[in-house]
Amino acid sequence: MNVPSAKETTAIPLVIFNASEPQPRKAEIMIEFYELAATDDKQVFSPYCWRIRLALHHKGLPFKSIPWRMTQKDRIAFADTERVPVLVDGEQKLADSWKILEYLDERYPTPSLEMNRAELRFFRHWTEMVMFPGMIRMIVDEIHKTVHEKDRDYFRATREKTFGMPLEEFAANKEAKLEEFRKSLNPLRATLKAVDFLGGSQPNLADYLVFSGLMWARCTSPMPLLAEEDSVFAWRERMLDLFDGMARSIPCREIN
Ligand SMILES: N[C@@H](CCC(=O)N[C@@H](CS)C(=O)NCC(=O)O)C(=O)O
Repeated sequence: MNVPSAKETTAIPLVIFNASEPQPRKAEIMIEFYELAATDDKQVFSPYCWRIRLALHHKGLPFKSIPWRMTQKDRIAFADTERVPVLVDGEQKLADSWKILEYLDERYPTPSLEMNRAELRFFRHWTEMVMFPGMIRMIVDEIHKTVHEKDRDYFRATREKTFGMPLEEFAANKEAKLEEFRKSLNPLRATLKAVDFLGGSQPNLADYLVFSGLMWARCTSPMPLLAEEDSVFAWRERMLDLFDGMARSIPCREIN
């Protein structure tokens, strides 16, 4: 997992396709989606990839999941990137989760992700700049145990270089950090006491962005991040139930 940076990604280059073309019929679509997986191909755990997985389900788009590991840079070099998510849709080869979301919403407008809504940018940046950093300092040692064994040395070396200390040291004092993390969710908690989803009566991209972060922890760490009586926990249950329990069916390490 990369360390979220406070710098917004630069302007999004226009994706080249003819927007006036009609939305293709679902049977004609064959999207290939490269996502980060643990040893078990089905244990997909990247929060950036989860955004895309949820958006594809939101739009009811069929896709082929291609499990990828961090040390397989050559397999995604065709998309001019070293990171996932990568999405291939016919001639289109796309990297970067936000660009992929924008592409999907332009190419397959119905149902919309409403990418033009400014507050979604807030949720993107809040997850990347507040939520992910609050989580990684509790779970990075467990992520190390979760990644495919051929990724373990790479993961340790790159993350220890970033954090400037051993993973176990970076992830120490989990209990104190957990309390702080739970407090950081207060605005989310207060909101979810009043509504079923951040999108209102139905989930929208704001829900997917936040939930993707929680799936990262759920899939990689045994530590329960949320207390069962928490309104955020109840919302997460509703999210786990979406799309016929798609997220619930993903192998996870969380013990509840
Ligand atoms: N800004 C990128 C971040 C993608 C990213 O950091 N992906 C991680 C997985 S969560 C990755 O591929 N890491 C590979 C590595 O660290 O070498 C996006 O939004 O797609």
